[in-house]
Order: sequence, then C-alpha cells, then structure tokens
Amino acid sequence: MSEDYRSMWENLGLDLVAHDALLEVLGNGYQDIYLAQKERPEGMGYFDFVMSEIHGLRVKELMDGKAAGRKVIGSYCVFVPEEIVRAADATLVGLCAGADFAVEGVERLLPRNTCALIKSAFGFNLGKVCPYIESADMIVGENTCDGKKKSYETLNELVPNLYVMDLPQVKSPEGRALLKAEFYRFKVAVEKLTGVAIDADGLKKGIEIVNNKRKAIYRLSSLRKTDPVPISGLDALLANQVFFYDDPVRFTDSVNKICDELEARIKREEGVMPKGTPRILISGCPMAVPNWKLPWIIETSGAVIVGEESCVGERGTRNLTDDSAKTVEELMEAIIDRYFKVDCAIFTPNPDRLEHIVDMVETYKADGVIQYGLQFCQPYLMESIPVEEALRAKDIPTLRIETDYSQEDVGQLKTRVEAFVELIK
Ligand code: BJ8
Repeated sequence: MSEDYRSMWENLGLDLVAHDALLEVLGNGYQDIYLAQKERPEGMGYFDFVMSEIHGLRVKELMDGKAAGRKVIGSYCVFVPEEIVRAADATLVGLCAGADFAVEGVERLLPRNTCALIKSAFGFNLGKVCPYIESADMIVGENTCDGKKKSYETLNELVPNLYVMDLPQVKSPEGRALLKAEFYRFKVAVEKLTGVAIDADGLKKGIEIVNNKRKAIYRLSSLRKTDPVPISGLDALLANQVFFYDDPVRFTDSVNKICDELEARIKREEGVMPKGTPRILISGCPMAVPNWKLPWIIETSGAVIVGEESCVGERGTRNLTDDSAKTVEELMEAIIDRYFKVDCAIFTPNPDRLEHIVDMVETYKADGVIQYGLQFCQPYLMESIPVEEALRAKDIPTLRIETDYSQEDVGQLKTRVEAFVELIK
C-alpha cells in the first residue's frame, strides 16, 4: 500500500493482527494467480492498483466522503438498487464474502452446512477484518435464498444497522408488486439515512452513472467474443468484482480504457492465449473477491473463460435501466422493471436463466459450460441439474462443479477440469 492506513483501520475497530494476516494471504494469492499471468493488457495495471489498495485508498475515500456527509450503504446482493442509493448522493459497496475467515466462531452461529458465501460474510464480520462492513452506515440484507434470509436474523444481533429487504420468489404481477413496495420502502429508508429527498433529477443522475458502468463492462464482455480472446477470464472477472467497490465514474473510465486497448489487440489478432484455445462459459453462484479458485484452475488447464453467467458477471450487469422518464414515479417504475429481470435461481420457475445460458454459449462461442455451485447452495445446485439436461439436449458439453472456499479439493478439481478441457478440444 502506498500509505499507512493503520490508524484508519484502528479507528474503524478492525483487529489489526488478523487484518494484517488477511492482507498477506490476499497479496500472496494475487501475486500467484493474477500477476503470474502472461500477456495481460496494460490497462489491468489500474485493477492491480485497486486491489493493492482495496482496504486502503478506497476505504479512505469512503471515510473522506463520510466526513463530508456522504453515507455508505453495504450490500450482499445485486438486487439492492444502486440507482436509488446514488440518487441520495450515498455510496453503495459490496461487502466482503469471498474467503473463509473465523470459521470456528461462524460455526457456533450458523450450521456447518451453510454455503461458504454466507459463512464468509459472517467470518469477516466476527473477525473484524472488513473495513467496508465497519464503515457502512446501513447494511442491506435481502430475503433471497433460505440461507441468507435466516442468517440475517442472526446478523441482526451482530450489527447495529441491518436493513432487510424482502424480495419476490415468483415472476408474477404479485411478485412485481412486492418488489415495487420494497423498493419504495428502501427509498424512504435511504432518504431517512441521508436526509436527502430523492427527486427525479437525482434518480436520473443515479441511473446514468450506474448504466454507464454497466455499459463499460458490457463493452468489455463483447470483446471476449473474438478468437484469440484479448483478455483472460481471470482479469475480466476481476473487473466484474471491482464493479462492486470502486468509484463508479473512475471505474467506467478505466474499463473503457482497457476496452480501447483490447480493440487494438483484436485488430492485431493478439490474444492472451493462442487462437483455438478451448472456450469456457462459467455459470452459477457469484464469485466475490478473492474467490478465484475455479477460474484459476480452468485457465491453467489449457482453456480460457469467455463469459460469466453470474451475479458477478452478466446476470448482474446485463440490463440497463430506462432513463427516458421524467417523474420520480416513472423512473422508479423503470428501476423496478430492470431489477425484476434479474434471473437469480431463487425464482421459481426460472426459465429466463436457462435461455440466457444458451444465449451466452452462442454469443461468446463457448465450447462448453462449467457450472459452478457452492456446496449447500440449494437454488443453484438444484437448478444445475435441469440446466445440464437442457445443455446436453443441445449437444453443449457441461461439467458440474460443487465446491467451497477451501483449497483442499484443488487437485481433484484440476483433474476433472483437465479431463473436460480434453473432451471439448
Ligand atoms: S441475485 S445469486 S447476489 S442472491 S451461494 S448465498 S444463493 S446459498 S448469492 Fe446471490 Fe443476489 Fe441471487 Fe445474485 Fe444463497 Fe447460494 Fe449461498 Fe448465494
């Protein structure tokens, strides 16, 4: 890190010893997985810097914003509407949930057979190692899967500022009405927290900022359709992960700069891996920083990842919010319409997701799909079976992986992935 942030971390109440240990592991993992890659675009230097400062400069920016009166809202899910947060001049950040921490303590509060993502969210909180949780003025939990829904009852005992958003499970008029009621309730809560009355201009500005970062990341995704692919799946995943932390305007500019570089690479027919490298689509549970295990295994097994059907990926970013309306009510309708399209596996039935996976296979010219399910994640593991059947019916090779955040199964997973890559060659 370029500065000493220890007093800031101390003031936030972090456990400095545990936090040092976490940063060391994160730094070493980044070195081994990211910096060891060949032919990376120069523009990834920006993301290397962001990662080296992920608990430093970005947190300082949030703290400076707080000193100037700008509130911070933390979230665990892409259903939390960033447009509404931005309209109140507040900042939305994704909360840490991508690595095991304080496992023993977590398993005293949650059943062992809870998915790693939920356990991680608790671990970062219990271990006092996440500056984002500690700096959040409001933490939003959402009633999505049963694990998250029930664990928020426990989280509510651990943090003073949990706000729980109810969410529909069915794409019906009644489901949309619930989402509408909840987004209005959230708008009121954000107004109360920030002291800002959200108006049409604020909403329009919020929509513009968030749409722009979605457009930039979508531009990046589109460039992965080419062969050879100009950027690795690991690097593209990192951009999708940083989407949740970074200042949105700076993020948008940085992604667009990389895209300019990638377009020049494509013209020169340069890629990160040779032309004809087997192309993989990853589909399933979200991968939060520093959960890079499976992408690293895939890309060190002779394949390249060309897309992520995931909330840290295209499921989370693909739809824009219509900004053409003029009134608060109309703009809120546009926001509700946009989020109601998110095809998370908590919806039943959920045919849109299946269509989207097939569509992504065609768009990104994937040779196969690796379905990524976290152990004990019932929504995605259950859906992986019909998804597998549907893909097989279309002669699209697929491999189902069920794993967690530990490193114990790396060898076994690598063997399975290598066999799959051989199959699709
Ligand atoms: S919109 S995918 S971000 S809920 S992995 S905690 S589903 S048991 S993360 Fe998600 Fe929102 Fe849906 Fe996206 Fe539960 Fe599964 Fe764990 Fe999960």
